[in-house]
Amino acid sequence: MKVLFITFMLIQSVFLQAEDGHDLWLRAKSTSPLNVICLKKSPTIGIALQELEKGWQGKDGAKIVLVLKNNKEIRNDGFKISPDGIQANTDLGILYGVYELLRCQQTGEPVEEMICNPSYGARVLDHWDNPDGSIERGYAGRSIFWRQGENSLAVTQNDKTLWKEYARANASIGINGAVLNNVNASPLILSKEYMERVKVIAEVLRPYGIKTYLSVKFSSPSLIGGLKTSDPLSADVIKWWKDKVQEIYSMIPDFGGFLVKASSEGQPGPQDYGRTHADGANMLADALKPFGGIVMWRAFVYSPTDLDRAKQAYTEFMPLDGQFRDNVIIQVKNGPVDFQPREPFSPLFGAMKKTSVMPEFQITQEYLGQAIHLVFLATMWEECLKSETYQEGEGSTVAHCTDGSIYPRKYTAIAGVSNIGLDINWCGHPFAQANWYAFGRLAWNNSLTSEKIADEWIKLTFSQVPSGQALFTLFSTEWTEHFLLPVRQMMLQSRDAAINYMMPLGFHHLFSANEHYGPGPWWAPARVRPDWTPPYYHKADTNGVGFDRTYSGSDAVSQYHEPLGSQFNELKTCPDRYLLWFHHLPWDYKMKSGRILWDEICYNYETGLQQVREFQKTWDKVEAYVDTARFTLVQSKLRTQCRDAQVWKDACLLYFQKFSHMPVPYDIEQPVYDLNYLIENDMKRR
Ligand code: GCV
Repeated sequence: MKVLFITFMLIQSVFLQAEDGHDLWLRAKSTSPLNVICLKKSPTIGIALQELEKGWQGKDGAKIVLVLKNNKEIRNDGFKISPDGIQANTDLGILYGVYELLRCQQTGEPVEEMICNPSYGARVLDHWDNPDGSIERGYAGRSIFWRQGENSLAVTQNDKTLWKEYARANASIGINGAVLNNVNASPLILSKEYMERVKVIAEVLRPYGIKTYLSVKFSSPSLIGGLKTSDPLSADVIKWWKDKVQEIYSMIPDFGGFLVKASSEGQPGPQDYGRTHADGANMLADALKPFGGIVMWRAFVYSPTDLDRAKQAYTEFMPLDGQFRDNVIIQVKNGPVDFQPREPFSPLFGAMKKTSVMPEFQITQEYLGQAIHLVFLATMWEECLKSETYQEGEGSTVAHCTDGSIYPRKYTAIAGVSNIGLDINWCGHPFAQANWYAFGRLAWNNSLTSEKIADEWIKLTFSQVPSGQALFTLFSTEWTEHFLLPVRQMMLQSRDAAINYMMPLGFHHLFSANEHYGPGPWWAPARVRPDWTPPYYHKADTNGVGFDRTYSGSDAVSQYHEPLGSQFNELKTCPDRYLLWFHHLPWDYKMKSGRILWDEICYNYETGLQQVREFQKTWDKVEAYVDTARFTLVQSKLRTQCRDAQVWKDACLLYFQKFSHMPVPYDIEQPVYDLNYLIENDMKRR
């Protein structure tokens, strides 16, 4: 292994400057000139050169050679780093190699000679942005792509600057696709006026290797095409889509394809015409095929039937395995319900053996404290990617079942629902930037650990531009011990903490109403369908609590490959973290810890609250290492998170106590709120 010139940052000392967070993890400024040799010229190579100049932290006057060369070991836009520079098959590979080299320099890591290939072909951000500029489940301001009002479609220089910054941030972490609009799609997006804007966005994103995709409404042919039907088998409909696709490619030659939410949560779909998901997806895939486009068809489907919601996607999609074109990828949320703080992985992963399947993660924290709670999601995605499906024996993890290594596929992909908006720091919470970063890094390399990702992100985000009087030395033992390690620890524990104070032991969907922020285990208005209310999921009564998904219950366990199905089914082997997901148990059920279930629930909520209090202390202690603007913002958000954790704990314990009729163990803090007060206040907000 050869090692390049990396120790430079180790000796830099810093002066803290106020920061608004807009520069994300791309804050390093070059401290020395270098000599780059590259024979190729293109917009993408031009960016690579600029980035080297802007961010170089290596030796003064070092020589770096960028070479485009056909190397069979390098796949797609992968690259090889060596002491001589970067080698790749594509311009984009060179750019990715440059970002990797700079990341190593800026985080003080040695650059080892190695080949880096991406885990997935398409690494896509899904924006749930509406044409009026609002964002479904967006918590960081309005859309960067769309806005309301007169001249809303006129492109300004500010728009272009922002889109370019956005593209750069994505490219720096390997993201290569963006779906520009909400999956609950407006048909308007395919109109001439909107397409003109899409074309300009695509032009700005292109040099950074970001392909543009659109979410489409399945009934577009009837809604904007003047047809009587949107039946996927109708000749007129087929022609309409073919013409539309041709028009799109005439404007955007490298257009990525469509994302479709069909026959789901009220969205139209092929089933409205007595057709299947395969009929619908294949019709669009055929239109896109001549241009190399793909269809990402979502498996997020469920309806208010008697069938357990957690079983519905599998039940509907498994019979269709083998019927999809090779440019259709079924997009599956990490868990079988809906981005809950913790779910077992969706049983569709690995089960659809003849179909491309892509994971969909949610970066925006719809169910995890939105832009207020500090929750680092890499641990959740790592847990999902590394879950054993056993579909092809040991080692058939979700990651390997989806990245083409077990089932070779023409197209592989992964998507993350974006958390960005017009807020100056893009994500609302400074630490929410880490989730955008983590998604990109895992999409590029699905075997990275959360620890490594957190480490990188902290170093890139909180190292300071050196100037003026030295306060401390970056990456010194002092900085590492007093800043990096405690902050990293906090990030790594943060998702577990959120699970503990919101929904421990397999609880899920305990949210009040549709805003999915605060607790509402009681929330079940008659007008709302049962599978949108918490009692459907917790099933608390005087006999016990939890959703019985065992063989004798809803039988969801049978959707998992053996030995997993029986492991989840048996109380002895079902992990505590999924206990109430799969089992309905008496309040005095004896846990592995020796405690009864009710006590265990209480201790978990208490632990979550105490963890957030510890986070506050951790953050207060690192004040000297962070600029005031970001320090105080995080501090105030942690304060709110702590109050919320208290509300979660009290609401859930006091509500469930009405059924358990047991005391909260006396050695933990008793609730400070009154249940009626919490319910009344919750109702007032509805
Ligand atoms: C875009 C959940 C969210 C919806 C979202 C939906 C989906 O139900 O609450 O806002 O709609 O998932 O993923 O399609």
